[in-house]
Amino acid sequence: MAKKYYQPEIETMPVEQLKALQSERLVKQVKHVWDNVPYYRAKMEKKGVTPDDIKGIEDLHKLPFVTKDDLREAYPYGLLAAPLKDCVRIHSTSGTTGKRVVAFYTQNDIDLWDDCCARALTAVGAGDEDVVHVSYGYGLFTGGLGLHGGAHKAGCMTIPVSSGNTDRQIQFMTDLGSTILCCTPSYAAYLAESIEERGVKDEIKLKAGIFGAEAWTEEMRRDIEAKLGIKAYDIYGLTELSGPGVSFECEEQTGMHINEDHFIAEIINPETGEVLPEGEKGELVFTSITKEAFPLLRYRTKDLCILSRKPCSCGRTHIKMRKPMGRSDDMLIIRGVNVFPSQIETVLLNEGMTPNYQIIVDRKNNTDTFDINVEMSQEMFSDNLAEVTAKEKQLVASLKAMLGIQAKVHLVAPKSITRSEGKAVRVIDKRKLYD
Ligand code: DLL
Repeated sequence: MAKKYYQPEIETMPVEQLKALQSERLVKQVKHVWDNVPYYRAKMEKKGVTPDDIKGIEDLHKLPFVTKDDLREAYPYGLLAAPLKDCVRIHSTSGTTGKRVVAFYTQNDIDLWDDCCARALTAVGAGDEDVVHVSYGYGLFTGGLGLHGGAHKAGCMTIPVSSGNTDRQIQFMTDLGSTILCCTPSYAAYLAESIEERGVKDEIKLKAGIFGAEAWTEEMRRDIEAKLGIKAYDIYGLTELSGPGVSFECEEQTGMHINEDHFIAEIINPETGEVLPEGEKGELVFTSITKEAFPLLRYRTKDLCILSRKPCSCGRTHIKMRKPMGRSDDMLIIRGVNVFPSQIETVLLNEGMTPNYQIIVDRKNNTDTFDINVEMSQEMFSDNLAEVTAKEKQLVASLKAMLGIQAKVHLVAPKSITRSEGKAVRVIDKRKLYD
């Protein structure tokens, strides 16, 4: 009998009981932070809050927010809540938007993180008969080692192939019969394209993929599912909170269950900090409640999202978050209009284009310029020029209808846009050079 790693006693716990568990853990986590992290204690004192004020989740709003700036200010050891001798690992963000953030883990932190990732794998059907192909990068990035630990815990055969070397990826996939693929959605799209080109689709045994670490649309999901012949599931997380597995999708594919026995989620108005009711869109804020080395209270993620506690057909009771539509700092303001790259992806894929595109924003004569390079498929590339020009016009019109502003669309030759092996670089905003 195939074995699966599933924790129904936690994952389907009645909501009232779950909230009582969160309250109990929150009280302990706040005390842990107060006792061990002077930086936090100072922040709480400044807001006039002590651990005695936090009796349960109803008091969460009394705590101050923590932001990435706090993490940078306290770099590297300022938020460490456990003795260094008890820590066994660090991970770190890429630091593309400033100084790196380093997160610390005790062995217990790693065990709980592995649990979260094992739950994610189990939710997509993984068990001890599966071969999990981990193409997320290993190293400081959390994707590789996170899913790796989860796959071990779920009893799966794990291929720690890491990112890059697409030929080798496909070779292992066919030779070893990988059944579950873990990587970024943009790399999954690239792998799908490469498998098609090599004509080896029939030799691939994949049945599911766990894709995350960057925003991706429902259209992208459908594209990957069709090209690889699999079910594509979303997974979310961030280094500061452990890594992947903060939330994950079940077979319903309608949002990601947050591992609420480890994290409390709130949605706030990003401008005022006011907590918004369930169902409203705003910034996701997380509080860890079981961490030893690097606990975070009310951490502002900048990810824009909606929460829903609508009952799920899978039986899990943990609250779901919608696909984040991007980070508030991913949002482009072009000629005064708010534009999310995910909106552009939706239009392009609905129009039958490839998922290979790049957005270039610049400023000329004090006006923003807005160009989108989109790769043609091989068939389209062989079409006559008139057809290509007509398609460009059609894309400009559809984008205008979605965004409210005019973009210049350039259909470019197949393979002319660099593929990504990790998180895709979709936007080049040259205006930043002048600011
Ligand atoms: O990206 C952790 C991860 C690895 C998640 C593998 C899923 C799979 P960071 O590099 O710290 O950690 O980046 C965290 O990536 O705040 C979001 O903006 C974005 N992100 C992560 N997952 C998703 C997702 C990892 N499923 C930041 N959808 C987060 C949209 C995501 N955005």
